[in-house]
Amino acid sequence: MTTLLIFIVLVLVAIAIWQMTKIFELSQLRTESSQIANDGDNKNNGYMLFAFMVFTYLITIFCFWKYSKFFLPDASSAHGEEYDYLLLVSFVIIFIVQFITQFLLHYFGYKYRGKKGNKALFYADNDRLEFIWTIIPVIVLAGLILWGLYTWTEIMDVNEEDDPMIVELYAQQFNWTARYGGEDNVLGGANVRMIDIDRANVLGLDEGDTYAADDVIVKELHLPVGRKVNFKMRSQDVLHSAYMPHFRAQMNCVPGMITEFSFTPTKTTEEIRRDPDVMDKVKRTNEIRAERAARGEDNADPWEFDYVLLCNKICGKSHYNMQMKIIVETQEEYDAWINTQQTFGQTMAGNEPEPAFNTTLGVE
Ligand SMILES: [Cu+2]
Repeated sequence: MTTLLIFIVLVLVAIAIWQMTKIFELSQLRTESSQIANDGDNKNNGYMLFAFMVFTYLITIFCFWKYSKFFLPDASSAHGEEYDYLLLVSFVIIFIVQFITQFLLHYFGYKYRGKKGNKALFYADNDRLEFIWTIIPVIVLAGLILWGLYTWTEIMDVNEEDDPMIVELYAQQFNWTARYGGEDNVLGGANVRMIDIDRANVLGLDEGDTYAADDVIVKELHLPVGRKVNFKMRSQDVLHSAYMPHFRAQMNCVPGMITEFSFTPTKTTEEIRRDPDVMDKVKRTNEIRAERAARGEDNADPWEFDYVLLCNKICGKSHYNMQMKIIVETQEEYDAWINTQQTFGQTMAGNEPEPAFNTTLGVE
C-alpha cells in the first residue's frame, strides 16, 4: 500500500513539473517558432554526434581495460589454441571495421548537417563504389566462414586415431558422473532402464556385458596430460550440456542418445595454477574471501584453482551448482590414481551398496 502511495505521489510530482515547464515556455514571448531547428541547433546536434562517438570509443576501451581480467586463461587443450586464434582474428576485424564505419557515420552526420540554403546533391548511384563495398565484405566474410568451417570440422571430428582414452560423462539433475572404459578402454553397454539404485548400479550398466566389469565409475574426472580423450555423453533426465571452458569444449547431453566430443589436454592442473592470469584471479578471489572471513560470513575459505566441468543448460533449480572437478596430471599420477579406484565388477561383487546410493535400510 505504501509503495502504491509513493508511486502515485511520484507520478503527481512528475505531472506538476511537466505542467510548470509548459507554463514557463508559454510565458516566454517568442517571435519565431521554436519547433523548427535552426543552424545553431543543427551545429549543436553535430557536436553531440561527435561527443557520442567519443563516448562509444572510450566505453569500449574502458570495458577492455576494466573487464578483460574476466577472460578465460589461455586454452588448455590442443584444439583450443586454434579456436582462440580464430576468435581473436574475428574480433580484431570487427573492431577495425567498427572503428572506421562509426567514425564515417558520425563525421558525415556532422559535415552534412542542415544549413540554411543548402540543398542535397542528387546522386543516383555509383557502380564502382557499390562494387567495392560489396566485394570487400564478401571476401572477408567468405574467408572467415571457410576458416571457421574448417576449424569446426577439425574440432568436431571424433575419431579413434592416436589411441584415445574413452570416458563417459553421465549427466543427471544435478550432478555429473564419469566412467572410464577400464583396462580394455571399452565402455560396457548401459541403459537408464537398467539402473538399480539398491545395488549401486547408478549408471544402468549391463551386468551381463563383459566390457562393463572393469569400468571405473568416479565423481572426480582425472585426465593424463597429452593423451587424447573421447568423451561420450549421456543424460538420465533432461537436456544438460557438458561445458569445460578451459578446454574450449561444450557438448549437449541428450536423453536417449550418446553425444561425443574429443580433445587433448595440454596443461596439467599444476601448470595452469602457475599461469599469471590464473594466479591473478585466485589472488583477487581470495582477497574477497579474506574480507568475508573477517566479517564471519560463509564461503570464506581460501580458493585454489581447479579445472571444472559445468552444466551449461538451465536444467532445473540446482543447475547452477551442477559441476565436477577435473584434474589433469602426468600419466604416472593418473595411473596411480586409477589403480586405487574400484571397478564396476568389484563394486557389484562387494554386495555392499555404497551408503550414498543406499535408499533401503538393513540390506545384507
Ligand atoms: Cu544440467
